[in-house]
Amino acid sequence: MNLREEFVEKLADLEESKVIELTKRRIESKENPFAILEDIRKATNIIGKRFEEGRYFVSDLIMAGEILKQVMEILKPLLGEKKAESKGKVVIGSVEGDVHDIGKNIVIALLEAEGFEVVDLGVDQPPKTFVEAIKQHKPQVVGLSGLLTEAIESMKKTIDEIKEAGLRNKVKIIVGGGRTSEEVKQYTGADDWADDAAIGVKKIKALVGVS
Ligand code: B12
Repeated sequence: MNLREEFVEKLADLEESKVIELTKRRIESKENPFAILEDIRKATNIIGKRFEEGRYFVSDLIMAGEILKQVMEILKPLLGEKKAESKGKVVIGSVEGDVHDIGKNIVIALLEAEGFEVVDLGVDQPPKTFVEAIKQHKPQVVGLSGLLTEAIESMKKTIDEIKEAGLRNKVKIIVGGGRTSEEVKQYTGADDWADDAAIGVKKIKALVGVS
């Protein structure tokens, strides 16, 4: 088994200290951090599957979250330094009812490394928080994050309220997370979607017209 396969296996098995050790080893061997992000995705899909099959419980998801946070602490500085120049402003948050934030935080790290100014609203945020943040911060882009199927409804509700507040033509909106798709983009009324942070950042750059 190579290092990548071992990393995926140990993360899926929730072997905390082994995962941290393997992360450090992969970094020492100068591996591209994006390969580690890709493997996190593979492992979390296995974890999710085990949860659906009743082999893992909520306590295991919590454990997975704890391990992923530590891995991200190690990876974050390698994804790029926060830049002083500003390519634009992005307001981002996890929508109402959804507390998943590891993916959102990766998107933030990548956006900051690209020179975007990011306002992080946190998790489980109702539509009115996004509406107020648009008024206050005047971002070019709003990012709505959510991993639950129910988050799609919250995303739609949020975009509807942004429309009702007369702000829809002032911002571009991107929905992101594992359940998003072209269909979800259309259903919610967003301008774009992404289920991957690197692709999401590319799409955000395209939305504001920077390269
Ligand atoms: C860890 C985890 C948790 C942790 C989260 C900790 C945290 N601080 O985030 C905790 C324990 C809190 C949790 C709770 C629950 N979870 Co959970 N969780 C997971 C798990 C295993 C990993 C998620 C993760 O961090 N992945 C790693 C990151 C890097 O990937 P990501 O989040 O997808 O993000 C990437 C992209 O989506 C994208 N992205 C994300 N946001 C955005 C935003 C924008 C703007 C853009 C452009 C891109 C983008 O970029 C990221 C990087 O590439 C997933 C399994 C899975 N397959 O995802 C289940 C999963 C998401 N959880 C699930 C469930 C059911 C729950 C609970 C309901 C369980 C329960 N019965 O209590 C609760 C719900 C809590 C709530 N109200 O939100 C289900 C959702 C099923 C569904 N279809 O609705 C999943 C899919 C597991 C499963 N297969 O059943 N969970």
